[in-house]
Parts: sequence; C-alpha cells; structure tokens
Amino acid sequence: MGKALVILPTYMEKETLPVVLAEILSRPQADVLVIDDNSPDGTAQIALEWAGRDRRVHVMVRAGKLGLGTAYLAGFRWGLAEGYDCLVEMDSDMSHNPADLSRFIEETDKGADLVIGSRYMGGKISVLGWDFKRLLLSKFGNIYASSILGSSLSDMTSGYRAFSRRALERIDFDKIRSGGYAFQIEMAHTVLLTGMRVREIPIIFTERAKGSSKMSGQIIREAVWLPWRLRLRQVKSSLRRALGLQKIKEAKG
Ligand SMILES: Nc1nc2c(ncn2[C@@H]2O[C@H](COP(=O)(O)OP(=O)(O)OP(=O)(O)O)[C@@H](O)[C@H]2O)c(=O)[nH]1
Ligand SMILES: [Mg+2]
Repeated sequence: MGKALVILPTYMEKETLPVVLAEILSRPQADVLVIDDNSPDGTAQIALEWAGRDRRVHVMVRAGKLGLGTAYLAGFRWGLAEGYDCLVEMDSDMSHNPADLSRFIEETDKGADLVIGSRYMGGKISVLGWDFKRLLLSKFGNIYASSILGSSLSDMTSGYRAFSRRALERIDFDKIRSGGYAFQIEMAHTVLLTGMRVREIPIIFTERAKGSSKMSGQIIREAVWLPWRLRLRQVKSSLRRALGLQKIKEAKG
C-alpha cells in the first residue's frame, strides 16, 4: 500500500477539526496535513497542538483566507515533496466520513488516478441534511458543468476525492485558477483531458452539524463561468495545434 496523506483545509473549524482528526487518526491508513488560513477562531492552534502530540499530523498556516483551491494546491505540492503516493481531499466539517478513507486509497492502489466520492451515483441522491434549495443547487451545478464539458461523471463538484501521485505530477498547477467549488470541476476536467483513469465510488454526504458554510455568491459565480472558460481554453489549444500543423505542412510543401 502506498503512503497516503489526507489534506484538510480549514477556515473557522475549531469545533469540527478535533472530531475529524480523531476519526482519521483512529485508523492506520493515512497521515494528515491541516491547512489553516489563520482562522480568527484559533483553529490553527488546535491543529498545532495535535501535531505536537502526533507525528502523523502536519500543519501549514497561511497568512489569511486565500481560498480552497490554493490551499489544496499548496497541500499537493507539500505532499508530493514529502513522498506521498495518494493525496486525499476531505472537508474538515465531518460532511465526509473518514470511514470511507480506505476505499479511496484502495482504488488508487489499484491504479486509479482520480477517485471521486460521488453523492449522485446510479441516479440516487446520497445526501443527508440538505434542504431542497441546496440540493437543487448542487445537482443542477453538476448537470450544468458536465453538459458543457461533455463529462459523464455523476459528481464533478464533490470535494471528497483522492489523486494518485502520477496524476498530480502531470498537472501544471500554475494553470489551475479556481478558488472555490470550481476548483473541483477544474481538477476533474484536467485529469479527464489527460486521459488518465478516473473512477467514482459512492459516498454518503452529511451536512455539517457545527460551524458555518463558507459558500458565497462569488464562489457560485466562479463555478458558473468556469466550464465556459475551460471550453474556450480547449478550443484555443485545438486551434493552436491545427495552425501549428498547417505551418509544418507549408514549410515541408
Ligand atoms: N484553508 C482554507 N480552507 C477553507 C477555505 N474555504 C473553505 N475552507 C474549508 O473547506 C472545507 C469546505 O468548506 P465548507 O464551508 O464546508 O463548504 P461547503 O462544504 O461547500 O459548505 P457546507 O455544505 O455548508 O458545509 C471546510 O473544511 C472549510 O473549512 C479557505 O479559504 N481556506
Ligand atoms: Mg462543508
């Protein structure tokens, strides 16, 4: 089994972080990297105390709230440099069940490059605690992104997922621009474009019981534009390739 790292981005999660950490560390499979954006509630302090007691816990504290996407990219960079083979994304609010962790790691061990924990596999909805509006937003967001990008994934926006080292090494992090939810869509699309192996496994998502959501209008707006931006990027690179081929032909002819 490869070495696995769970990356936990945190912003104002002092109530839920200790529960998530205890759950992950009660299992043998993975180390943890907490990336806190200097939460005013002192989440970083809690993480640092855990790191002082347990060598499996690592902490990165950033200057301020810099967004989920850049937190994960910083975590990927750190994890690759430290020699981890499987890098798992997990929310720190207990929406994602740490008991599922072994299934993600197993799939990457079997050769998957990206394993997505899907809430919508087989036409079912596996979400507990959401009102109709929130469910509609998530479900519609998925259908919207998948139709524009031509993906057959059931849950492109899910934040419970695992990447193989190979997958992350092939991605140019400097080209990933999204900060919020859109980050998940952009990463999934990028892996699909490279032709690597993407696998979905069913998960049950539970709405947070404590703390508050960081979702904002700006995060939703970013996710609305992203699929179009990605399509445009694809069209541009196809055009560039076609023009390049044309020039080679002309030079030869
Ligand atoms: N480091 C860091 N973590 C963040 C940031 N924004 C959100 N997070 C964390 O990312 C995870 C997901 O954020 P949530 O607020 O739970 O967003 P959500 O899951 O879309 O919203 P809910 O469904 O209402 O929980 C949580 O662990 C947050 O603490 C950020 O800017 N920086
Ligand atoms: Mg959440």
